[in-house]
Amino acid sequence: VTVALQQAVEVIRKAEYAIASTGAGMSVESGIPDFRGPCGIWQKYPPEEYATIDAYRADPDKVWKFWNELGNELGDCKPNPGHHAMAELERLGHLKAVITQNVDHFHQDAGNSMVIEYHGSTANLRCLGCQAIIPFDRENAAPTAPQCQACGGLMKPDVIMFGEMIPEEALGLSAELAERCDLVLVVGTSAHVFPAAQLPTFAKEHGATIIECNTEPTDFTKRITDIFLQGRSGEVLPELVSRLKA
Ligand code: CNA
Repeated sequence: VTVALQQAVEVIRKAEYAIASTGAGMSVESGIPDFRGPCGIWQKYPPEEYATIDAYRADPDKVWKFWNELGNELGDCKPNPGHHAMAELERLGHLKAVITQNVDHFHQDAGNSMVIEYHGSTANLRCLGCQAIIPFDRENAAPTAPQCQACGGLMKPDVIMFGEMIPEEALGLSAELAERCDLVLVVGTSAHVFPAAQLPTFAKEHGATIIECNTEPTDFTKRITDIFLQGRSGEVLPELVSRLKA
């Protein structure tokens, strides 16, 4: 890892337009379980029952309760040293944007200014009728799925469930960034969820170098990764930043 870290430092120094693509692994050290790991949320709450738009429409109150509880758990957690290192990379001028699959808002909380939330955010609610997006007032959250004040439609957490489209703006902007960048820092994602998993491959096809940080090898590692930093993002990223500053 030490050699790989030093290589990564050199590549980051030379890069002119670096972006990051992050997933649930980034927030595991904040106390939020990932979805597919051994203690992942899906082990307990099968996605077909709790994370598809059809499941939400079929039994909104049941699925609302799950997301509400997840949201409350998120509310007790905060960004970890990995998120702070990511913000530091931006401040140092080494990172232009973060494209995240996470819905926890931690990259923004840590100080990154350009964050694309590919899968939406638990910070907002969206109306399935008129598509209005409003901030979610967690303190006063209803125990059952709320209705839109404007049109009476069913509201849902503004996270992208299976069966829903990725927001067009996030899709377009991410594709643009992936095409333009010369380096992608891929952190804590299993490379299983599409279309998010296509971004690093797309960037690679357009000439970008791929640095990957994960506790385990993924589908990316052999296929597109140039430098693999095996370890926890909350340890590896701060180490990377301190070497960059040295
Ligand atoms: P995933 O499929 O759960 O994969 C997580 C990846 O992170 C795995 O490859 C792990 O090996 C790796 N990992 C675990 N711990 C660490 C660590 N400390 N450091 C580095 N890597 C680690 O998650 P993806 O993001 O790939 O899947 C996409 C889903 C999960 C998205 O829709 C997310 O919205 C969703 N999700 C988000 C959160 C969150 O917002 N914090 C939490 C759980 C799931």
